[in-house]
Formats: sequence, structure tokens, C-alpha cells
Amino acid sequence: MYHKQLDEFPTDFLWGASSAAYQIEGGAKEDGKGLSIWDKYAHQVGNTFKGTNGDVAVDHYHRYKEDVELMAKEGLKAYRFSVSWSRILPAGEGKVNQAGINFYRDLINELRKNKIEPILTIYHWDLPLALQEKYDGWESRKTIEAFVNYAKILFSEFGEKVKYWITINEQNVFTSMGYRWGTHPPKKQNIKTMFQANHYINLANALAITKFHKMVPAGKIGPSFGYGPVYPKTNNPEDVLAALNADDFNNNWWLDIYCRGKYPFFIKKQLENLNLMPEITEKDKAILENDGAHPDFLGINYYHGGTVQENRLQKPVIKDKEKQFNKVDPYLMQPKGDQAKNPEVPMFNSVENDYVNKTNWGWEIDPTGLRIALRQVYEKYQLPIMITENGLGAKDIVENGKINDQYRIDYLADHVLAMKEAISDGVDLIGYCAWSFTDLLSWLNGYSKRYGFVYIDQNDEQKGTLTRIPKKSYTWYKNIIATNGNDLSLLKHGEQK
Ligand code: BGP
Repeated sequence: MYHKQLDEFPTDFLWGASSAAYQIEGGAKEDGKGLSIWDKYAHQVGNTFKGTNGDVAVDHYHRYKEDVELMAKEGLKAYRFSVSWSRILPAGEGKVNQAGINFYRDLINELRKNKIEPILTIYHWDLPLALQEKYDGWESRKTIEAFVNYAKILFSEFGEKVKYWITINEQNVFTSMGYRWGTHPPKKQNIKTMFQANHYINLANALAITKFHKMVPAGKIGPSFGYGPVYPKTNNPEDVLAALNADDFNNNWWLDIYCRGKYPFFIKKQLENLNLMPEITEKDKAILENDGAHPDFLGINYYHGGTVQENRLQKPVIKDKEKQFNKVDPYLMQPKGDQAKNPEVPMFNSVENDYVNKTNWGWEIDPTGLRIALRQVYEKYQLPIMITENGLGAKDIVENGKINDQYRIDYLADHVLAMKEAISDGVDLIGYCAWSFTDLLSWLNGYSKRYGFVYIDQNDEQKGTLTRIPKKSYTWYKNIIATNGNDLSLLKHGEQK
């Protein structure tokens, strides 16, 4: 779709930036905070880059006023942060830690004082360790109950001061990393457990949203989902079908439940065949399908999409010409025991995209993919969308006390332009929170991979002065906000002021 003139961003557009408690706060054991699964995991040898952990992180717990001041100076209209569950409830349930409540109350007040809209994420991966140890975390319905109680505490404490709420961050990412690939806590590799835990998290999400609608009627709530559009590698109909499968498996599996309360039909059938479907009771169905359980808006975290083709990698060569189009049962490609471990094999195979560049960490850079993502999600669910994460992870260098991150400006400019185009197409986009405001601890990459508008002197040996230095991108974003994203000269590559 080509527009002679692009629409303006809405006047109340929420230009913001994001963070997550474990990645910024530090103060891991201070003022009554209990441990989270990440506090333990990051201290086990070999789990994170050079053993980096969130004990100190970037010390936001003690320096939040300085950070909010920097946000205000940049002109941020919104700031997305997460609450550390174990700071509020050290054991995940039971007794409330008043010091934890006070910390977030002070932060929210500070934001409001500076006219910055707080966007509160209830759960950004740092499950209280006590719940993991007592109930096996998300593998138990007990954790659903604990989550809803925790959310209720936040609703009653902060419901009047916070309008925008995110229930759960990237459920698709933390369930696969934690239960399938074994790279996040609880470091398991069992896909059946993953689907069951994921179902319980769906229930936790639905129940919390239902409660929210009763307790905070003036507020807005939704999950933040890690969305990637899926492209077929070629126009071979088999590849197109593979892309349909991948979209269902990677995206709709979560978004359909959030917005419609039902698992997508085709994948459900496929998982039933493999005995991978979670156990779902009639009561569960009622919880998920209840209208009050559905989000008011969708948070979308966008980094990149993916490309797939029909899985024909190991197709045996068929010599008989007449039979050259014979299908090979993709299950035959997998050893018997592995068939249920890799349910996508008969559906699609992920491949590289030849048309896009990559970051130093191999993530595809695809701003058009953001426009496509926005179009797809809005068309499917017709809910307002907020981009709750998007940004470039890069090694930043300080030269003469300055950080010239023109590469980040170029990346962000392309994505802001893609949003402007999506708005012109007709998408109801209400905000953009870049990842991240300050530099922070990358879960598995320490401080080498930086995302912030504000540099923080902290290194992978976790030694640094923690001094904050606004980067070049900070000023660029300040100008974007000041012109409400409508000055096209700021959206071009090159040397912006
Ligand atoms: C998202 C997470 C964020 C953040 C970001 C960048 O998946 O929600 O918490 O970490 O990815 O990831 P990384 O630090 O691995 O580059």
C-alpha cells in the first residue's frame, strides 16, 4: 500500500521506553525482597554470559529518581517497567513486603510527577523462587492462584495510579526457553511439560484480566507478546502452507487464546495426534472463553520475523521420474522417540531470509516486518496495539565521553517510519516503547549487548561506576517525541542532530 502522504501519529501517542525488574533493579536481597528463579539461575555456573547476574544490575532500585529525571528530560510520555513479584511477596504468596509496595509507589509517583504514563508489567519472567521450589512453578495450578492473588494486590495498590497494565511478558519466549530449550530457568527440556505449563499461564492471564476488569474498570490491560510475521521462502504452495502452519504454531497459538479464548484448531489437532495437548478441563474452557478475560489492547514486542519452507530437507532422492512428486512422510525424518519432541517438523522448517540484514547477534533487521506484524495482528484481533518492545542490541563504544550510536538511530528511525505507515494503512496503534530506556542486563548476554538510550558504565565483570550517559540516540528520540514522529527528516538514515 502506497500513501502519497503519511498520516500523523495520534496526538496522545505514548512515546515511551521499556525495562524489566530483574534487568535493571539490583537490590536483589534488599528491604525484604525474596529471591526469584533468576536470582538462583544466574548464579549457577555456565547459565549466563560470564556469570553476569542481576544482584546489582544497573542499580535502578537506588537510582530510580535519576533515571526518571533522564526520562523527563528526553520528553518520554510513557515508561514501561515490571514489578518484581518477590519484592512484593517474598515467598510468592502470603505475607506482603511493605517496602516493596513503597518502592513501586514511589516510582509511579515520580513518573506521574513528571507527566510520564506508567505502564506496569505484572510478570516479566522473575517467578519467586519459593513457588518454583514448593510447587514446581508454572507446572502447578497453585501458581495460577498465587499469580492472581499477587495481581490483585497490585490492582488494589496501584489501580488508581496506573492506567495501562501488561499481564505477562512474552509467554511464548519464556515457556520455550524454560521448558523446551533449557536456556532459561527452570532449565527443562520437556515439550509436553511446556504445553501444560503454558496452559496454566493462559489461565493465570485470563483470571487476572477478569479480576482487573472488576477492580480497575477505568484501566486497560493486555499481555505483551513476542510477535514475528512468518514469510514463505518461495511461492511454492507447499512453502505458503508451511508459513500458514508456522504462523499458527508461533503466533496464533497464544494470540487466539488471549483474544478468543480458544486454541487454534489445526495446531490443536496436530498436538492431539502427538499426545502433546495439555489437559484442559471444562472449567478451564469457561475461564478462557469468558469475555471479561480478554485484553483491552495487545502489547506487541517486535524484533524480527521468520522465514519458513516446507520441510523437505531430508527428502530421499526419488529416482523414478513419475514418482518425483511423491510426498515423504516428514515423521520418517525423525527418529521415533523424537517425533513428539519436534512437533513443527511435519509443518515447517525455519530458514534464513535473504533480503534483510542482521545485527551483530544475528537477529534479522526487518522494519517492514513491523508494518506487516501490525497489519496482521490488527486485522485478526481488531484491538488497539501498543509496541511494548523494539530495539537494537549492539556493542556501544564510549569515545571522549560520548556514544555515537547512529546505527541505533537508523534502526529505530526505520521502525518508527514503519509504524507511521501502518497507522496510515489504518492500524490503531496507541504507543511505542523502545527497548530499552537505559542499558541493562541482557538475560544471557550480560552488558555486551546494549539497547538503551542512556549508556550505563557497567561491564561484564560487573564493575563500573554506574554513571549514566545519554547517547546520541537519546537526543534523536527526544526530537522524535517533540515532533510527535512527524518530522520525516528524523526518519532518514544519516547524520541527524
Ligand atoms: C525480549 C525480552 C526483554 C529483552 C529483549 C532483548 O525477549 O522481553 O526482556 O531481554 O528481548 O533480549 P536480549 O537481551 O536477549 O537481546
